[in-house]
Amino acid sequence: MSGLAEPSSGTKPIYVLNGPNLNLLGEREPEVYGRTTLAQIGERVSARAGTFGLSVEFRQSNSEAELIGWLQEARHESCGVVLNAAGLTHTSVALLDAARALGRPLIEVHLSNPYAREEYRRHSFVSEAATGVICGFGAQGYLFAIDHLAQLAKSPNG
Ligand code: CA2
Repeated sequence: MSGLAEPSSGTKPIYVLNGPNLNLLGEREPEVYGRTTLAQIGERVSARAGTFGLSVEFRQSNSEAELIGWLQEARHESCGVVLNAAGLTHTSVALLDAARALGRPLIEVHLSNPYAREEYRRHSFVSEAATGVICGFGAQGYLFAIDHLAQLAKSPNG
């Protein structure tokens, strides 16, 4: 028998949504965002979720409208969302409105620590609707978020 649990058929997937320019990860600004590509993060996240018997919908878009559509889809189709809204974190009331309507646990993730960077990165619209925020741990932050959502999926009341 394999050591990896098969994704359980009863639980809806975790949506892992990535915002504008994160498709460039690993190619530019490695001193800020590291050398791991988004595809590699996707593989690690799916593998980690698999150990809990969960599956992942891993997506990236440069379009605010598409991200909002995916958050709306996640209201019914996910057991929770991990969101790195990238630059939209700091600008988008529309994304906040969609996040407020989610009705599922929402973990905000950032690779870098926005509080140690420019002043304009210190405010996040997403945080107002987030269950929790993870930042500054690079790609590992996504795995922390999966661990938490998996725990919630197992025992929703903590
Ligand atoms: O640290 C994060 O994960 C951020 O969400 C990344 C955003 C930034 O605007 C946020 O303040 C913090 C930027 C994503 C752009 O990613 C790039 C990756 C490689 C090269 C250029 C941009």
